[in-house]
Amino acid sequence: MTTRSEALFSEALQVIPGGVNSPVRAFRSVGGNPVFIERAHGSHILDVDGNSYIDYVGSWGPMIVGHAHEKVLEAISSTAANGTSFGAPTEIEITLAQMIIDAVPSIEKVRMVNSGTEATMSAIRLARGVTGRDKIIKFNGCYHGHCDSLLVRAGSGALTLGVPDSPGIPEDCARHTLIAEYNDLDSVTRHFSGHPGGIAAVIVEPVAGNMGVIPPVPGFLEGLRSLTLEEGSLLIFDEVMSGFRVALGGSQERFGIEPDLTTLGKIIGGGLPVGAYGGKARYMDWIAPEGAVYQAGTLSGNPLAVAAGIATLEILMEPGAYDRLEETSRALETGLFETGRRLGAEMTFNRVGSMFTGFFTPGPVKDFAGAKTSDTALFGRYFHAMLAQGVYLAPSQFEAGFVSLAHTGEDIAVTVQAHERALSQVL
Ligand code: KE4
Repeated sequence: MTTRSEALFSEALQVIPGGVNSPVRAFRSVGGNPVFIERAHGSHILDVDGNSYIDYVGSWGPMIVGHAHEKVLEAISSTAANGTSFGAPTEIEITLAQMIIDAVPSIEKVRMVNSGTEATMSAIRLARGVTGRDKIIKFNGCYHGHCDSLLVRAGSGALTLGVPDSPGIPEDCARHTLIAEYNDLDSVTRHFSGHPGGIAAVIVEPVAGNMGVIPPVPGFLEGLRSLTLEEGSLLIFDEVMSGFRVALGGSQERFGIEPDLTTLGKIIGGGLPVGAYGGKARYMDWIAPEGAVYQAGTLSGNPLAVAAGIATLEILMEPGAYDRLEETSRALETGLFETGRRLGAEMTFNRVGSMFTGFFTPGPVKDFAGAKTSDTALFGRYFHAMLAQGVYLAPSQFEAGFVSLAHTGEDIAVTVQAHERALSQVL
């Protein structure tokens, strides 16, 4: 029963485009109308009709320690008691910067911003400023937020909405963005051959999460690293999703590859609006006011998001945190995979740490084309069958699911049982 959600959605449609403040929330690719959330705690969310769900969206990644964690709430409320924003430097911004620098191998200096989009937009500008070059390479199916240079054949919402790029982006801008294929180094080499000395940067999700989860094949990230070094281009790891997710130091720790610039978001704000970009000091010192590459933000490094981020990272830095995430995530994958195989479901599971996607395709899924072979209509029916049983998955085949420290063995067992019933209904 979702009576109140239905009523609220009708109201929302009158005043907000599509009734939502971000497209993927509208359930467009799975059909039906979104449920409105009233509150959340730990691994569960509660909708306005009183329905409880085990949550695998986690606000699209930030809620890795679970919803409404007491330490995060305490950090926010005690900080807010002293004021919410000053537009002036504060001590805790140094604390968070140092935590990020200590955790992420390639970062020597970091600038806080207010979203992942701002982080990637700024990193691209920095790379263009440092190299004096205009062109960038991104990958089909990867999503880096909605700045003009990067909303070109994006993944995530744009992929879900079937709009590979967007009206409103000048051709003069889009033409500087070259599209390569994920896990295909030859497609990158061809762009470098076609634009010698013209490519400022390669930006990549080192673990793709916006066409569903797709891990880098062995040699892919290493190849990007050596190609960009040879060509004098910067390598940007967009770790907005994978940062502090697949390891404390993100993909670059997990796979041992150091980019020139890294973008972050989501987890480092503990659920409040945040983004960051960082890298070697020789690059970051090009950023105003130290250098000439301009970037600014009224609420950048605001006390509440910084306090929530510090509290979240402190929990993640506790011994065994990532071992527990891996253990829970592996149990989920095993349960879902074995149940699917027993019922004859043609599914492919991709997982890196506590981010995962179950694709409704025999697979393997190693790139955008592979992801697109998924049966999205079947996924839509499966999504709703799971929702009806109290399991809240990402409302799109082309998104990642997330396990948190708050997910329990009981949650996994309930999810696997729901998975079995859902498959029995939809296959
Ligand atoms: P934001 O501007 O949404 O904070 O971050 C953009 C972004 C950048 N880079 C990566 C790798 C990302 O995954 C994202 C945003 N992720 C999506 C989920 N696939 C956000 C959800 C949404 O758009 O509502």
